[in-house]
Amino acid sequence: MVNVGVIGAGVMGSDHARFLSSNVQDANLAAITDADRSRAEAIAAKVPGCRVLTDGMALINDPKIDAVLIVSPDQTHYDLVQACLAAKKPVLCEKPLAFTAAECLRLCEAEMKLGQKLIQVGFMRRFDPSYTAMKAELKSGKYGKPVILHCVHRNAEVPAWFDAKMLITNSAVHEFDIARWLLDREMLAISTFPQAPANPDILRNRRIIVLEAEDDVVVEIEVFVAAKYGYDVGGELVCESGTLALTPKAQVQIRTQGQERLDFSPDWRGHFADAYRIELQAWMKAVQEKRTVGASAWDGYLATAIAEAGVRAGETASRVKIDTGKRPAFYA
Ligand code: ISE
Repeated sequence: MVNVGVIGAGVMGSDHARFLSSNVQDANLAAITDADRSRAEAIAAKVPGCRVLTDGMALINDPKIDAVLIVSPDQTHYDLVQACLAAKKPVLCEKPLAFTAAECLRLCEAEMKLGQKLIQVGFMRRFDPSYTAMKAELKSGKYGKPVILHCVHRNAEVPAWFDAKMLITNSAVHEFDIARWLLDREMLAISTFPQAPANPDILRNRRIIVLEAEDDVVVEIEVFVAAKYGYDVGGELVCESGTLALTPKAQVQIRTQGQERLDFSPDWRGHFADAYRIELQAWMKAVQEKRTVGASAWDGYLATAIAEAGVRAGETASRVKIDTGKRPAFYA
């Protein structure tokens, strides 16, 4: 059994805690903490033996905790991941790894200095059965090389505090990571549209993003976070001799009164429930085998670097080159 401590008991934190305590083998939800103690207590009350600790640092340094899951607000990630490295504990940190690319790079440097890979970034789509099937088909070589990737990312709605920058750093960032992972190519430049909207307010809820990748592969992303009808993620990979597309992932398909209907999940938690569960299971196995799986700290750095370039592209209405850096041998 791996004794896992969860930092953050918000909506995502409670989902992870539920998975860990019921659906993931070899995991023991041993402790939880949250800035709002009552939220952590509510979760711990349902899990025998789960302790409520005062804060993230206390949890990381608790000798009875073997591995740490960070699901707290984005701006807390950097310090908490650094503390996990200092305590030499495996950590699965929800995206983003840190708020800025510079901070992500410092975490990579700290991990390299330690000489041991401990960081996994929570890009759960890498474990989603549809994306993994798509990648397996691509790798079979039967359809030739990838040429264009179309992505659709729609949220039913977003909170009032969700701004134009978050559209890229919080939502589109998943597409940046999945594009790198699917295509096995780095993204070299980014542009966002519309570049000079008549009403700047629309940038809060919609954007077309174009990424230019290695080997002239183009990635085109629609992000629309006021789709109303539900949460919807699409992807179609055009290859030299065929296309690979994700099928619509509805909760249920209904035929009635001469019509067929797909019922969509209201948000990503339903849509990617399998991906989260499989991700946590893979993490547990990796922790037991003292290795990492999924997105590395370097992948977390590049996702944030692309997002930063995307924000700049939006602000300057221009095509911005992405500094992909040189992948250290440690992350090969
Ligand atoms: C949210 O924070 C997520 O991480 C979801 O996966 C993403 O689809 C959504 O757009 C974000 O707001």
